[in-house]
Amino acid sequence: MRRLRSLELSVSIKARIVSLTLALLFVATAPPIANAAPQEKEAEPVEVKPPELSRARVVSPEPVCLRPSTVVCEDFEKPNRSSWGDYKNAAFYVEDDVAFGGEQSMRQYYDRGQAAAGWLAWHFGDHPDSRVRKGTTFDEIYFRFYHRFQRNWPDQFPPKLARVRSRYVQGELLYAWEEQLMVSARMPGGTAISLPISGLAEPGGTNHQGDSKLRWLEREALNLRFAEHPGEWVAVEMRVKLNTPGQNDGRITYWVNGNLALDRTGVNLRGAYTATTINEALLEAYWSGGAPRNDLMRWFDNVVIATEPVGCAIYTVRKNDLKDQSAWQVQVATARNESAIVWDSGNVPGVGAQIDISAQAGTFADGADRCLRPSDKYVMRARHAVGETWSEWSEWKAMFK
Ligand SMILES: [Ca+2]
Repeated sequence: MRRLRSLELSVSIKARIVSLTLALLFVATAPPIANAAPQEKEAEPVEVKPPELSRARVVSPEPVCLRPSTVVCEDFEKPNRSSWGDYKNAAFYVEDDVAFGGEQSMRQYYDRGQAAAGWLAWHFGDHPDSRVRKGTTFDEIYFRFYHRFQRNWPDQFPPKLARVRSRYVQGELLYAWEEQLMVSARMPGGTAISLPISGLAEPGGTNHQGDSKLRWLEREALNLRFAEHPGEWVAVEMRVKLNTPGQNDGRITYWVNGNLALDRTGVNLRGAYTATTINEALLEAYWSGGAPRNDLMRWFDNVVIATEPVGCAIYTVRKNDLKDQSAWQVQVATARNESAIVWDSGNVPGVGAQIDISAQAGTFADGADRCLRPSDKYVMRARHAVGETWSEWSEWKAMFK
């Protein structure tokens, strides 16, 4: 019986082997039907069309708004104005005709001869009317905003732009606020801004209203070159650092479009005064002497008040999705010279289709302006890949409308 079973087993195994061999032979010799087409297609070179890029848009809300060091972040897109301390709306409104980020900004409208105009102040820290971080003291503040004059602006400028102040209550009258110190950015005309900087401790003359309490530091010229940028948004950042009480170690620094414009060290801004610290930042639009004609407009947008440097707003660009994408790359160049690459993402692996034009997401060329701004000065292009096969670069395209 055992021999018989062994024989049966042997026959069974041999039959299976024959059957398997025949099956393999059939597969090997059978005419390819279902799998033929894809195998032949894969052998062809893959054609990858160049990407299509969107226009650049400001990342909103700005990433800096989420940092703990940011005290106020205002893009004028939200109805919540709880952080606004003092607002004079004399033709100074939130409008939706022109915006740096989002859809809305603050617009000042001037008629011929108009001097009085609007202002908007944020009250924080130890301000008598503090709206943000009430009671906190701020010895150093960074105040960054974007500003734009309309395209056909005349060769005259309203002198007022922005201030950083320390205010306190005089006596028991809440609204009799006094200035302990004031750092101001102004445009006396043409292309320059000078700095009337005042502080109680600094010996000097009286202020422009004859007030001998506020003594003026020496003015300092600062060329913001606004006259060269009508119709462009310009990033202005002010840093005010109070001196250690009794020492001359305060500091005032201005940046324009991310480039250092003024750095004044060794400043005595408050003497030994410590009752209040920096507690107000103000956008202002007063036009001493009056506007030269009707229908003049200026705008402010993307305001950030912080205890650390704010820097430039970041732009993002998108491209169309690509099936089976393995990598992609974006470059920004100057429009007048496309070989002058300003920023390069490098090879970005994966299936992404959106990227920030930032130092974190790519590399700025040495000496390149890191504050890209809406103008016709920049162009961009992109390419993407499937496997190892890259598309051609897209045509150079303007970044902004
Ligand atoms: Ca806005």
